[in-house]
Amino acid sequence: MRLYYHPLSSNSRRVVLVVHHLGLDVELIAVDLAGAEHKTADYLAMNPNGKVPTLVDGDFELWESYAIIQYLADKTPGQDIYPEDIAARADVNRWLFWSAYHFAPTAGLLIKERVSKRLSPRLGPPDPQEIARGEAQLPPIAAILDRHLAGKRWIAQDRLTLADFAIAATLMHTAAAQLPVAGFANIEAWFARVQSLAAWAKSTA
Ligand SMILES: N[C@@H](CCC(=O)N[C@@H](CS)C(=O)NCC(=O)O)C(=O)O
Repeated sequence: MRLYYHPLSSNSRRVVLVVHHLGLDVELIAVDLAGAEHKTADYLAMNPNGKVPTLVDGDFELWESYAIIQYLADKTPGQDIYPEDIAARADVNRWLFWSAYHFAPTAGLLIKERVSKRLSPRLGPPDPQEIARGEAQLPPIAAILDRHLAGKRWIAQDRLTLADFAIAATLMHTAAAQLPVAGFANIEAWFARVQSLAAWAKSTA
C-alpha cells in the first residue's frame, strides 16, 4: 500500500498513527503541498478533492482520512482498535463523526490561519476574523470532550481505539496553532497518554 500524505497535515497524521500502531507495511509518499503537487492532474485523478491523505491499495484509491483508518483496521487481522461488536463500533464511529464534523473543522480554522498559511504563502495572510471565530468556537466543543473524558483513560470503550488516534491527530498543532485547549485537564491528561504511545513518536515529523 502507498499513502500520499504530508508530515504536517493532521488529516494525514490520523492515518500515519494508525499505520504505525497496526505495524502495517505502507509506503509513505510526501506530497509537496507548498508546491501545489496535490493540485496536479495526476494527483487529482487519484483524489479529486486535491487534498491529502490518499491511500492506494492495488487498484483501490481511497481518500478521506476517517474512511482510510477504518479500512486499514478492517484489513488487519487481530487488530485491537476498531471493535467488531456493532454497539462498540458505533461508539467509536460516533467520535469519528464528531471529530470530522465538529472538532477538526473548528480547530482547523486556527490551524489554517496560523500553520497552513505560514507553510503555504500562496494561501495569503492570516485573517483575524477567522482567528477570532476559531478562538470563540473551539472551547465549547473541546469542553464536550473534556467532560466526556472525566475519569476515563481513553475516549471509547475503555480502551485505545481509532477515536483516540483520530482526535489526537488534530491536536498535533496545539502549540503552533495556539489551540485554546489549555485548562481542559482531562483532555491534557488523555493527550499526554496518546503522546506516550510508540505510534505517536514514530509518526512525529
Ligand atoms: N476530510 C479530509 C480533509 C483533508 C484535508 O483537508 N487535508 C489538508 C491537509 S490537513 C489538505 O490537503 N490541504 C491542502 C489544500 O486544501 O490545498 C480528510 O479527512 O482526509
